[in-house]
Amino acid sequence: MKTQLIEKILQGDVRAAGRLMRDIEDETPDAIEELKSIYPYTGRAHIIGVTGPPGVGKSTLIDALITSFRRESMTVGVIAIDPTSIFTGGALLGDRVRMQKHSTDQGVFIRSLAARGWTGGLSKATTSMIHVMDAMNKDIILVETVGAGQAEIDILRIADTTILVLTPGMGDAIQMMKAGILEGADIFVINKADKDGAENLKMELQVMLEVKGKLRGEWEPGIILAEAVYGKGIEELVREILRHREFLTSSGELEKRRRERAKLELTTAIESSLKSYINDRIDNHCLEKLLNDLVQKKTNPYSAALGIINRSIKLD
Ligand SMILES: Nc1nc2c(ncn2[C@@H]2O[C@H](COP(=O)(O)OP(=O)(O)OP(=O)(O)O)[C@@H](O)[C@H]2O)c(=O)[nH]1
Ligand SMILES: [Mg+2]
Repeated sequence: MKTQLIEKILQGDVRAAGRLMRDIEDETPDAIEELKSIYPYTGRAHIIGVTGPPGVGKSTLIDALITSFRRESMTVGVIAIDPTSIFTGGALLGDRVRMQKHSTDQGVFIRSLAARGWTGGLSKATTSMIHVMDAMNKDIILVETVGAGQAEIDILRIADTTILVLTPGMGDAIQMMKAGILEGADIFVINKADKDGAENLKMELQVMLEVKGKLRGEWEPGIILAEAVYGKGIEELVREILRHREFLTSSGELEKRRRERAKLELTTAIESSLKSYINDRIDNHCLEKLLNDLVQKKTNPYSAALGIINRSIKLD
């Protein structure tokens, strides 16, 4: 059943979408019901992941991309995921200020998501946020993640097109990056090309991609030099994004990626449903006894867990 809130979200209402996003962040039971209702209206937007080490200019690049997409009359959603705010508390504000010139544009919707404390992992929360923006009928959804740790690998599974942003002088850093992101990225941007060493980095990347066979595969990732802060290289990047989108559709790769994503969402949903199902049925008395047995080594956590699961299922 479509509630009033869902109707409003489908019409692109910013306040309604904001409310659902808050419910998602707070992981309220309502959020699940509402996500169920909007699911049929998702799957239309092109999802672009923008990742890379801290400070390379991801937000500045996204800001410039918004301007370009809007010029083509495309509507844009932005989700800035911010693991660094745990330490600084200020990065979110920085992004907001940077993208503020779009804040009065009805065709642009920007939201930040703090990456801390998510029981279902980053991908679950991000995917839910993407669904909301998708249902709002945004043509393009840009997701900014700082390329550090697991989040940068997760983005590959969430996005249709992943852009890895680097800056000159990063040759050594590349050697240390997780192999997955270099292999998985669809487009490389060398931002801050106004600084020395951009061409060098481009050559290093080319060699690396050749070694990995990426330049002989079906999709050859472009390497684009950009100066986001001066708007340089942005048109080329937009063309490359659209070229990738065309490739995804014509090669059948889009279908494949979306199936993989559906699988990821399904397994995540199974895990969290099972977890709350079991938690709801755990008998405290029984739990105390099991804990005693564990401490006294009369049983082990693996057998005890299976016992709890079996007992919960038999109860129904
Ligand atoms: N010289 C130069 N500076 C740039 C360029 N693009 C962005 N910057 C500057 O780099 C700094 C960081 O830019 P951001 O867009 O915040 O970078 P970010 O990757 O989003 O940073 P985090 O979200 O903190 O990881 C800012 O001071 C920008 O003005 C560029 O092309 N050339
Ligand atoms: Mg940023």
